[in-house]
Amino acid sequence: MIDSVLIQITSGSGGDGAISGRHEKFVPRGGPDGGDGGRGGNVVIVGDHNENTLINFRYEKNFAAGNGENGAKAKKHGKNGDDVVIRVPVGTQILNEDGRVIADILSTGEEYIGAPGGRGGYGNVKYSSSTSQYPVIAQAGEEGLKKSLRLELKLIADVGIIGVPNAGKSSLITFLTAARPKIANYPFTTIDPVLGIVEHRDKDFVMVDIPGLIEGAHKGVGLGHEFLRHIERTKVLIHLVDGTSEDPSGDFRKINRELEMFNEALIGKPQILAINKVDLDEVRILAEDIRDAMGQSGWRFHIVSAVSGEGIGPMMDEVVQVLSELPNTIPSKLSFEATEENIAILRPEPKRRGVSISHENGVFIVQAPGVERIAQRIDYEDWLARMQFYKHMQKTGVVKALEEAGISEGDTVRIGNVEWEWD
Ligand SMILES: Nc1nc2c(ncn2[C@@H]2O[C@H](COP(=O)(O)OP(=O)(O)OP(=O)(O)O)[C@@H](O)[C@H]2O)c(=O)[nH]1
Ligand SMILES: [Mg+2]
Repeated sequence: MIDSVLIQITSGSGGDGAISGRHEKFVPRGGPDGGDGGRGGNVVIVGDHNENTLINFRYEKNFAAGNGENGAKAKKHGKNGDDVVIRVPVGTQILNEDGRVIADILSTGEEYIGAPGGRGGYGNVKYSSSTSQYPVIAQAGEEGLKKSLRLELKLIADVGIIGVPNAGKSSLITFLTAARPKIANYPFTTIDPVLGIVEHRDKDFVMVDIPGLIEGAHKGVGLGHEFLRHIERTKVLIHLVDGTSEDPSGDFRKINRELEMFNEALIGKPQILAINKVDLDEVRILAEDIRDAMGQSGWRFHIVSAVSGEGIGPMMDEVVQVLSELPNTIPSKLSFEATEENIAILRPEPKRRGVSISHENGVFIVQAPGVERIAQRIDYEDWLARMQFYKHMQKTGVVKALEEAGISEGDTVRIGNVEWEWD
């Protein structure tokens, strides 16, 4: 089961604003006419119930949205870049590079913008004003973002079937649903969780057959982590005990210990305990004793056969009953406790805004994203352009910030990738 993958995404860069038009006065139909650049495409991740695994991402890991086109003369707006849409199964969590969950796709159509496209730059038309009717400045497009994201699938199902290998989990889901996992008389037959829809007494719900768990699963033994992850997002567990096992009650306790050690919340889930294979006499004569050996009262207890169907009806009645008593929400957030820290990271990352000045080796470095994008496009040979740029820096507070930082004539200023002497 491929249920954790790393992908690289890149959103599109915005197109540059155009510098166009006549700048002489008294020219008929003259004036600035450079259009804005188009927006870069977004990388969008969207839930789709037709997807069941993340296997496609094993082969395709890089996703890049289209760049916005540059603006052009005659006020022509550049075309926006194409979005790229990544379809993922419902139940996919999106993690950032340091392993924090940043989004949780819980339904079909639910979208998360993994990387927003860069804004298009303004064309020179936008910089005309009463004092500057012939602007020769414009803005470069904002660059796209590049990042790595981890996708992790945590299936969402109402009921999970757990138990040791060979207990009969796949036989049970086969009996109850249209799912047809492989069934065989050896452990670890099932290696991928299998989903099926159960219809019982006018109710339908999703059931998942989780591959066999063994001692050490919480430490990852036998792919334990992968399987335990899926249990997090179920509401009710059917804990199937192999009646032919040498130590059924020991198996039962072992599995519960693994659940608890992986995530304490798992052991708090309602469990319906079922001793399986009662169609065999060796199990039938022992069933009550096995139940007594389990000790703990309070567990709902059934004796069933996944092959003959004996006892399955009453067990499913109980499942429906327990489900109806639970709130109708997906227990999706169990895996990350709602601490202040976690809540903070679920907020979208802020865009860099405002002006800041730093001082390094005698150079004044201006950080002001919007203004940097104009600096990038200035023709520094053109006195008019420099003049207009200076005015723009005045309006946007850059000049004031530089003065407050103690700049004086002859000092060097750097903004984006350009440097000049302050005068
Ligand atoms: N007699 C009898 N045999 C059963 C019953 N349920 C399952 N079996 C048999 O037990 C063996 C294991 O069944 P599976 O359904 O593959 O068990 P599982 O729990 O899915 O096993 P893993 O996928 O390996 O974890 C198969 O040979 C089944 O035919 C039952 O109720 N009665
Ligand atoms: Mg199986």
